[in-house]
Amino acid sequence: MYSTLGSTIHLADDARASAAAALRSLPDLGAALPDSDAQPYLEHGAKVLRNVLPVRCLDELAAWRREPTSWLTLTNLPAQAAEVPTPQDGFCDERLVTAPNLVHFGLLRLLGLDPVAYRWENEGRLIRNVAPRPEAARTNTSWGYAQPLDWHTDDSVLDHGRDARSAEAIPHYLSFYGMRNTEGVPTDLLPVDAVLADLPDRVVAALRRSEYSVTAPESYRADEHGRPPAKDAVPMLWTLPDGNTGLRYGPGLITGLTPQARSALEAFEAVTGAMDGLPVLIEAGGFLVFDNRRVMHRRVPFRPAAAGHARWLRRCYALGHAAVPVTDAVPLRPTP
Ligand SMILES: O=C(O)CCC(=O)C(=O)O
Ligand SMILES: [Fe+2]
Repeated sequence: MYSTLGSTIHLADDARASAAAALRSLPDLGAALPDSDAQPYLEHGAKVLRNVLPVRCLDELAAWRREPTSWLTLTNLPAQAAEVPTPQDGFCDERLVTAPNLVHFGLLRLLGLDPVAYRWENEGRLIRNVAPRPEAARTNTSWGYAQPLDWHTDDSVLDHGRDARSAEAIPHYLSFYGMRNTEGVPTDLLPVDAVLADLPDRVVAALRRSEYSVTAPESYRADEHGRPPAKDAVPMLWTLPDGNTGLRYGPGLITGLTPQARSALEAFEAVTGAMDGLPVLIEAGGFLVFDNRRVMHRRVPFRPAAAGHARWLRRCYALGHAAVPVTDAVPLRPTP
């Protein structure tokens, strides 16, 4: 139903094979790992993809960069030549996943997106391994699996304004590269515009008022002052620089500060709770990028495959150039 709002690019088998060969024959990246220095991954990855991807595919990526749709998927991208088991504690040796990193960061560069990490979560690392972690099974985090992750946008506690500092701005985009997904668990997407179309104008107007407080998600840790961030008196909806409507929302994390705000939030939750969205299956060699302000996402609970073989997506947050002040350096390294 919403599939026209996004686009899909499928890489032919011969293009995939040439890309894989080109990635294997790259010069050694030395000691660089995405978190110590993402630059070589962005540059080499983009260079390889520019050399091997069919022109039509590069044109589509360039078109998306000029005018991003709400989401974009690619399938049949090269994988790591050797089998790497799914991490069970949320982290893996990044030296074992050079090819996925080159593809992932290379695509971000081609799409004009800058990777970003936040100091409060994932140990400040750029890549989050979205993979089941038994001790986190029942948490509302991307390491959980026994509970549903209901409709949400990520990092809704961060700043939404157009002059937000990049290290503290709501991530504009979520990007995923699939390592494996034998359980066939999709990432469901729901465009904010579809939700707004089902809400009365007065509710939409109330959601735009700065009458909400927001607390941090379960994945956040305290900062150097000993507390996770929180926001007071912010809107749930606002207008993005391109004129689209942006949303911040996480179940249980938002509170209306006035009776009107509380009733608008209730109406919003009743409508979204009944909506289905579009399931996107990120499989091995798949890539998905979507606008975290224009699209909500969710994941159903699932039973992970055997240890080492369970669903494994690699997620990286990203900021679009247009909305980041040019003078504001985008941190490629986690803030200490
Ligand atoms: O597991 C998924 O498909 C999505 C998890 C999620 O909400 C996230 O990574 O932000
Ligand atoms: Fe999420």
